[in-house]
Amino acid sequence: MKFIDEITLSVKAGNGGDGVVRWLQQRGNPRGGPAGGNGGRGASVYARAVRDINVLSKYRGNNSFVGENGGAGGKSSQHGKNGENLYINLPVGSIITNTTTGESFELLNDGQEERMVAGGYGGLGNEHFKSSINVVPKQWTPGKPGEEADFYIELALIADAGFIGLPNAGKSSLLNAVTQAGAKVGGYQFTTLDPNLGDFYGYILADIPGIIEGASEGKGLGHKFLKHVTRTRVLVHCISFESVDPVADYRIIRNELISYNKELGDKKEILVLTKSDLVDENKQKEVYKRLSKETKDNILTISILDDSLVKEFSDTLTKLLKNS
Ligand SMILES: Nc1nc2c(ncn2[C@@H]2O[C@H](COP(=O)(O)OP(=O)(O)OP(=O)(O)O)[C@@H](O)[C@H]2O)c(=O)[nH]1
Ligand SMILES: [Mg+2]
Repeated sequence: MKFIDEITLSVKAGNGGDGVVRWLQQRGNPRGGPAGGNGGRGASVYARAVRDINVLSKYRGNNSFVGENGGAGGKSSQHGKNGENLYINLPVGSIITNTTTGESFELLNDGQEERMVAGGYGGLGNEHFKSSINVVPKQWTPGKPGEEADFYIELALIADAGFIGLPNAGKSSLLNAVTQAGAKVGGYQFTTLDPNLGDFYGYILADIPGIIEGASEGKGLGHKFLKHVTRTRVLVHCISFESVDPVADYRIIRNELISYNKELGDKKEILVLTKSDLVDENKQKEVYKRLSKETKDNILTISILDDSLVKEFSDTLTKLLKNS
């Protein structure tokens, strides 16, 4: 499941500082020798990967970045101050293309840093030109300009976890309980027609339309999206306690997954029994026991009305995403 976003940033690195002409100040000898320092290096600008899919929206109104210039050289051979490098936070999954050179790179890992434009080198002070044949050098050179370019950033996200299950199982409600997705929820089948995406501590969760028996052969809506969950790392399989036969529900979905693509059957899965507030404890225990015989995966009980159960789900999902 892909979620595309794009933006263009204009980026300029800092210019190098100029070299200067200075002389050693000695009593009685105002021109004691060349002592003009070199200019400092201009700041380079880097892209830094962060787990935050919303960070691009912050650059909508302000898409221009300029690195600090290097300082000019000083007297007494002092080197100019280097500009402090600038880091632009961009989401993991960004593909970054320099529109001038056509070069592109991708941010794959949290914390990864890549240089976008290099800062200019500082110029040379007159001391640099001192030699036996040039004892009173008046030469100096200006700092080099920092590189400058426009970058086209495209974010192509692949969901980390996919919520699957029969229609009305409570998938969208669960997504809403752990993210700000604000997905539409309804007490009827096929409330969800297009996938909903949620940002879960930087991981992308995707809630897809309900899957029904025969989905792998093209029935219902979920089949269109089975294709996309093949690329997620974790499946969150939702089964409602309201169901007459939760074990049958479980088998229907597992069957559809495996018929569609065998690899889907091997994915890490959390089995979530939803709407536990609607049944008593005995029923919960009975369903849990029967399902434990079907799977070795985690089985959790959830009610979106119970904060501690939502937290338990959230912790389990985080652990699974971190370790896969
Ligand atoms: N009592 C109770 N009702 C719930 C709970 N979770 C979901 N529901 C209700 O179950 C119904 C279906 O919820 P949805 O989240 O829309 O289910 P879905 O699986 O996304 O459904 P589709 O998009 O149609 O596949 C809604 O009326 C929800 O309010 C729960 O924990 N407790
Ligand atoms: Mg839904």
